[in-house]
Amino acid sequence: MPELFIDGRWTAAVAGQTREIRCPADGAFVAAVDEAGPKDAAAAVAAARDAFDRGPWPRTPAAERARLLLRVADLLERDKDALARAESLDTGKRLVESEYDLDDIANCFRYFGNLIGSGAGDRVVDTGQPGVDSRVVHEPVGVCSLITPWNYPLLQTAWKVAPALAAGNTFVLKPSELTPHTAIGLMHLLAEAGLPSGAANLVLGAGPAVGAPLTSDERVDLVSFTGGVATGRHIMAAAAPTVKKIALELGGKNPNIVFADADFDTAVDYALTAVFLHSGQVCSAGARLLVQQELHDAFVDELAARARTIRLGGPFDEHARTGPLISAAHRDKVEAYVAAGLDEGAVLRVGGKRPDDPALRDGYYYLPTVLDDCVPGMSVVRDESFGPVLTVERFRDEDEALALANDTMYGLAGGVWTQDAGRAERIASKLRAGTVWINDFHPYVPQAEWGGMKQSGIGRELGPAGLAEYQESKHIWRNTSPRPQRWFE
Ligand code: TXE
Repeated sequence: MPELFIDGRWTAAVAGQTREIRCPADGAFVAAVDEAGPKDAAAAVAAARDAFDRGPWPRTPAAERARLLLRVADLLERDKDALARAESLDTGKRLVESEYDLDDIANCFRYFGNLIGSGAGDRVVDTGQPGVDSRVVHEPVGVCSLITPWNYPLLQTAWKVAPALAAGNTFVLKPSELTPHTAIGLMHLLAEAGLPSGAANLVLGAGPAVGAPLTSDERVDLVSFTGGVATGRHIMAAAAPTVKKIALELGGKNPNIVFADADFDTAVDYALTAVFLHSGQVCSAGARLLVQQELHDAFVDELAARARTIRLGGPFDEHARTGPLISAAHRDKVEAYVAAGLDEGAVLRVGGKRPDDPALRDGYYYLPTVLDDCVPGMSVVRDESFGPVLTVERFRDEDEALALANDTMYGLAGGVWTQDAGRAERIASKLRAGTVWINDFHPYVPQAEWGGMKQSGIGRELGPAGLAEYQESKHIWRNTSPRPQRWFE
């Protein structure tokens, strides 16, 4: 069966090309999928445009849109095992982590279904003028291009597709060329749930050939993108000539601040998951550890000792605790950052190389790595390496901790560990980041907004603001008893 989904039909790429998908854990062949080009992208946009301008979805009552989203959530749960398996084969991620993601994905559809079903947002405005009926209503933005990356493929897709559909938009989805399978699965479920033809379209393929046209086509009203900051800048520029609405989530270089009064065992434990979860391929990874001077030696000794024991393995290895990087090219990039850090004076405490285990030879593994004695300005501290690489910096007091934490072009997330509630609140209010965790790291819920300050992006996903990204507000003013104004008399 062909894998592009355009105007309600499964179709092959016009140029007849395919791409091989291989599992990053061992290089095993997963499948060959259709590789779209600009013509397929244009056809998908045309279908989405027509479905928006003439099709039923944007005119479907909110209660019915809500019902469809809730139905999709049920179908995701029904197919959880198959989808989790597909996600793990594409990404190399542990199966259990893909299963957690699937739960979150179903919850995301449920959250936006319930939100739109509640009629949230529309409001009557008191103008203070008799005889005027004034209200603000919400309408869909139009045709949305949704472009997603490879680290949490279906989760990041759900954060866009669920609110886009809830608001009544039509869309073209382009997942990462490395991880297409769960996007294909989702299209099947949307069709099964009864979404009208053309409302959801899927093109698969490379960023420049298929993603780029989706960001410049004048028939597209909104682009929502999650990925790297360099691509985000291209997308902003491509969207500018036609002044599209844009929402960008561009990753982070997130500080994890540990004060000497933190609970030692808990803070060490979370510092490990903050950075090494999914081998660091997490936009909110706590990749910059800032430790108070007096705690530094004991903390980093313990951290390095525990990092050394983290077991790597493929999706179905029950003993593994984290998996491979997504590709050989990505591992090369991570290695280059570690080499640059060592050149610039960082001290290697653990890792810093590929594993010796011959069983892991065919996957893109890299050992959990701790670089101590780091300072601001090192490229490994400044840039998002997006791998299992922790940099450690020391601070003396609260002011220095904050200065280091905010010394980044990014502003996605950050964590602080302390038993001093006042200090925790002061840090939370001064950290320039979209999410702050106090004595925790990583959790999120669909009810709360997610997104970045500074160059981590524009706009928010999840929460009421995550729905608002996909809506236009319209003020309707009705004068119920118009009379001549005689302004010019
Ligand atoms: O991302 P890209 P890459 C960061 C991370 C990583 C770096 C590069 O630091 O090392 O980005 O990763 C599509 N027009 N993040 O190269 O290129 C592409 O096909 C339109 C952080 O994999 O940003 C894919 O679907 N689309 C991040 C998507 O953009 C284009 C998650 C993301 O790929 C395009 C992933 C173009 N010109 C990487 N070029 C996070 N925020 O979580 C590419 N694409």
